[in-house]
Amino acid sequence: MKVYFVTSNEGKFREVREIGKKYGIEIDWIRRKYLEPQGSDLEEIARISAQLLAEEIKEPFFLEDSGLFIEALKGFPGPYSSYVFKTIGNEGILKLMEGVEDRRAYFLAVIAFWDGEKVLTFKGRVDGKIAREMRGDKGFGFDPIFEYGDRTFAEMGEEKNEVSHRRRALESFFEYLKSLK
Ligand code: ITT
Ligand code: NA
Repeated sequence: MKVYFVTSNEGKFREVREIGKKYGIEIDWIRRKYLEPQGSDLEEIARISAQLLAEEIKEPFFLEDSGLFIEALKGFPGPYSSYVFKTIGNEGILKLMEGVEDRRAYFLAVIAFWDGEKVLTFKGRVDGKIAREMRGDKGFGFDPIFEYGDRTFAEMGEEKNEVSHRRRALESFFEYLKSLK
Protein backbone atom coordinates (compact mmCIF):
# COMPACT_ATOMS: atom_id res chain seq x y z
CA MET A 1 0.00 0.00 0.00
CA LYS A 2 1.20 3.51 -0.84
CA VAL A 3 0.09 6.80 0.66
CA TYR A 4 1.08 10.45 0.21
CA PHE A 5 2.52 12.45 3.12
CA VAL A 6 2.58 16.25 2.86
CA THR A 7 5.30 18.01 4.86
CA SER A 8 8.04 20.60 4.42
CA ASN A 9 10.02 19.01 7.25
CA GLU A 10 12.57 16.42 6.11
CA GLY A 11 13.10 15.05 9.64
CA LYS A 12 9.41 14.25 9.91
CA PHE A 13 9.35 12.63 6.48
CA ARG A 14 12.35 10.37 7.25
CA GLU A 15 10.76 9.12 10.46
CA VAL A 16 7.39 8.51 8.84
CA ARG A 17 9.03 6.60 5.99
CA GLU A 18 11.00 4.40 8.44
CA ILE A 19 7.94 3.65 10.56
CA GLY A 20 5.93 2.94 7.40
CA LYS A 21 8.41 0.22 6.46
CA LYS A 22 7.63 -1.62 9.69
CA TYR A 23 3.97 -1.73 8.67
CA GLY A 24 4.60 -2.52 5.01
CA ILE A 25 3.30 0.87 3.92
CA GLU A 26 5.19 2.90 1.33
CA ILE A 27 5.25 6.65 1.90
CA ASP A 28 5.46 9.12 -0.99
CA TRP A 29 6.66 12.59 -0.10
CA ILE A 30 4.81 15.70 -1.24
CA ARG A 31 7.35 18.27 -0.12
CA ARG A 32 5.58 21.55 0.38
CA LYS A 33 4.34 24.02 2.93
CA TYR A 34 0.65 24.50 3.45
CA LEU A 35 -1.59 26.98 5.18
CA GLU A 36 -2.09 26.33 8.90
CA PRO A 37 -4.80 28.26 10.73
CA GLN A 38 -3.56 29.80 13.99
CA GLY A 39 -5.20 29.99 17.37
CA SER A 40 -6.70 26.53 17.56
CA ASP A 41 -5.58 23.25 19.05
CA LEU A 42 -3.43 20.86 17.05
CA GLU A 43 -6.29 18.63 16.02
CA GLU A 44 -8.31 21.55 14.65
CA ILE A 45 -5.24 22.90 12.83
CA ALA A 46 -4.50 19.53 11.24
CA ARG A 47 -8.12 18.97 10.25
CA ILE A 48 -8.61 22.39 8.65
CA SER A 49 -5.20 22.24 6.92
CA ALA A 50 -6.14 18.90 5.36
CA GLN A 51 -9.52 20.17 4.24
CA LEU A 52 -7.90 23.18 2.53
CA LEU A 53 -5.22 21.03 0.87
CA ALA A 54 -7.82 18.59 -0.39
CA GLU A 55 -8.91 21.27 -2.85
CA GLU A 56 -5.50 20.96 -4.53
CA ILE A 57 -4.39 17.35 -4.04
CA LYS A 58 -6.57 14.86 -5.80
CA GLU A 59 -5.19 11.61 -4.28
CA PRO A 60 -5.71 10.54 -0.68
CA PHE A 61 -2.97 12.03 1.54
CA PHE A 62 -2.13 12.77 5.14
CA LEU A 63 -0.31 15.49 7.01
CA GLU A 64 0.84 15.59 10.59
CA ASP A 65 0.95 18.49 12.98
CA SER A 66 3.05 18.12 16.09
CA GLY A 67 4.02 20.24 19.03
CA LEU A 68 6.00 20.34 22.26
CA PHE A 69 3.94 21.13 25.37
CA ILE A 70 5.84 22.23 28.49
CA GLU A 71 3.86 21.93 31.75
CA ALA A 72 5.64 24.74 33.64
CA LEU A 73 4.95 27.08 30.69
CA LYS A 74 1.24 26.15 30.63
CA GLY A 75 1.63 24.14 27.43
CA PHE A 76 3.82 26.62 25.54
CA PRO A 77 4.95 26.40 22.74
CA GLY A 78 2.20 23.86 21.81
CA PRO A 79 0.54 24.91 18.53
CA TYR A 80 3.24 27.60 18.09
CA SER A 81 6.09 25.08 18.14
CA SER A 82 7.16 25.63 14.56
CA TYR A 83 7.45 29.41 14.96
CA VAL A 84 9.13 29.15 18.34
CA PHE A 85 11.67 26.66 17.03
CA LYS A 86 12.53 28.95 14.11
CA THR A 87 12.83 32.03 16.33
CA ILE A 88 14.15 31.37 19.86
CA GLY A 89 15.00 27.70 19.21
CA ASN A 90 16.31 25.20 21.74
CA GLU A 91 18.57 27.80 23.40
CA GLY A 92 15.55 30.03 23.95
CA ILE A 93 13.51 27.24 25.52
CA LEU A 94 16.39 26.31 27.83
CA LYS A 95 16.66 29.95 28.87
CA LEU A 96 12.91 30.13 29.66
CA MET A 97 13.36 26.99 31.76
CA GLU A 98 16.36 28.23 33.76
CA GLY A 99 15.78 27.66 37.46
CA VAL A 100 12.48 25.85 36.79
CA GLU A 101 12.24 22.62 38.77
CA ASP A 102 9.17 21.13 37.06
CA ARG A 103 10.67 19.88 33.77
CA ARG A 104 7.68 17.81 32.58
CA ALA A 105 6.79 18.08 28.90
CA TYR A 106 5.17 16.06 26.17
CA PHE A 107 5.08 15.84 22.41
CA LEU A 108 1.75 15.50 20.67
CA ALA A 109 1.27 14.45 17.04
CA VAL A 110 -2.00 14.67 15.16
CA ILE A 111 -2.34 13.01 11.78
CA ALA A 112 -5.08 14.25 9.47
CA PHE A 113 -5.90 11.82 6.66
CA TRP A 114 -7.94 12.91 3.65
CA ASP A 115 -9.44 9.73 2.24
CA GLY A 116 -10.97 11.42 -0.80
CA GLU A 117 -14.22 12.26 0.96
CA LYS A 118 -13.52 13.27 4.53
CA VAL A 119 -10.79 13.93 7.09
CA LEU A 120 -9.95 11.38 9.79
CA THR A 121 -7.58 12.19 12.67
CA PHE A 122 -5.21 10.02 14.73
CA LYS A 123 -3.22 11.14 17.78
CA GLY A 124 -0.09 10.11 19.61
CA ARG A 125 1.59 11.44 22.74
CA VAL A 126 4.89 10.82 24.52
CA ASP A 127 5.78 12.12 27.97
CA GLY A 128 9.25 13.24 28.99
CA LYS A 129 11.26 16.10 30.46
CA ILE A 130 13.07 19.19 29.28
CA ALA A 131 16.81 18.58 29.66
CA ARG A 132 19.12 21.06 31.42
CA GLU A 133 21.28 21.33 28.30
CA MET A 134 21.22 20.13 24.69
CA ARG A 135 22.48 16.59 24.18
CA GLY A 136 22.83 14.38 21.10
CA ASP A 137 23.15 15.05 17.39
CA LYS A 138 20.56 12.74 15.87
CA GLY A 139 16.92 13.60 15.17
CA PHE A 140 15.70 17.14 14.52
CA GLY A 141 13.84 20.06 16.05
CA PHE A 142 13.47 19.87 19.83
CA ASP A 143 15.00 16.38 20.06
CA PRO A 144 18.24 17.57 21.77
CA ILE A 145 16.29 19.03 24.71
CA PHE A 146 13.59 16.35 25.11
CA GLU A 147 14.52 13.62 27.60
CA TYR A 148 12.83 10.26 27.44
CA GLY A 149 14.18 8.32 30.42
CA ASP A 150 17.90 9.07 30.75
CA ARG A 151 18.51 10.01 27.15
CA THR A 152 17.31 12.79 24.89
CA PHE A 153 15.52 11.88 21.66
CA ALA A 154 18.61 13.22 19.84
CA GLU A 155 20.74 10.62 21.69
CA MET A 156 18.32 7.77 20.95
CA GLY A 157 18.53 7.75 17.15
CA GLU A 158 16.41 4.98 15.63
CA GLU A 159 15.10 4.00 19.07
CA LYS A 160 13.09 7.21 19.14
CA ASN A 161 10.86 5.69 16.47
CA GLU A 162 9.79 2.91 18.86
CA VAL A 163 8.26 5.28 21.41
CA SER A 164 7.65 8.69 19.85
CA HIS A 165 4.39 10.62 19.57
CA ARG A 166 4.75 10.19 15.79
CA ARG A 167 5.11 6.42 16.11
CA ARG A 168 2.01 6.21 18.31
CA ALA A 169 -0.13 8.31 15.96
CA LEU A 170 1.11 6.39 12.92
CA GLU A 171 0.42 3.09 14.63
CA SER A 172 -3.30 3.80 14.87
CA PHE A 173 -3.37 5.36 11.40
CA PHE A 174 -1.61 2.41 9.74
CA GLU A 175 -3.77 -0.11 11.62
CA TYR A 176 -6.78 1.76 10.28
CA LEU A 177 -5.42 1.69 6.71
CA LYS A 178 -4.79 -2.04 6.97
CA SER A 179 -8.29 -2.68 8.29
CA LEU A 180 -9.70 -1.21 5.05
CA LYS A 181 -8.27 -4.02 2.94
P1 ITT B 1 5.17 20.74 8.30
O1 ITT B 1 4.08 21.55 8.91
O2 ITT B 1 5.51 21.17 6.90
O3 ITT B 1 4.93 19.27 8.36
P2 ITT B 1 6.77 21.72 10.54
O4 ITT B 1 8.25 21.72 10.79
O5 ITT B 1 6.06 23.02 10.60
O6 ITT B 1 6.54 20.97 9.13
P3 ITT B 1 5.22 20.82 12.83
O7 ITT B 1 4.40 22.06 12.78
O8 ITT B 1 4.51 19.54 12.97
O9 ITT B 1 6.13 20.68 11.51
O10 ITT B 1 6.30 20.88 13.95
C1 ITT B 1 6.33 21.90 14.91
C2 ITT B 1 7.72 22.07 15.43
O11 ITT B 1 8.01 20.99 16.32
C3 ITT B 1 8.81 22.06 14.35
O12 ITT B 1 9.77 23.05 14.68
C4 ITT B 1 9.43 20.69 14.46
O13 ITT B 1 10.81 20.72 14.15
C5 ITT B 1 9.19 20.33 15.92
N1 ITT B 1 8.99 18.89 16.03
C6 ITT B 1 7.98 18.17 15.49
N2 ITT B 1 8.15 16.87 15.74
C7 ITT B 1 9.30 16.75 16.45
C8 ITT B 1 10.03 15.67 16.96
O14 ITT B 1 9.66 14.42 16.77
N3 ITT B 1 11.16 15.93 17.62
C9 ITT B 1 11.59 17.19 17.80
N4 ITT B 1 10.98 18.26 17.32
C10 ITT B 1 9.83 18.05 16.64
NA1 NA C 1 3.36 22.43 10.76
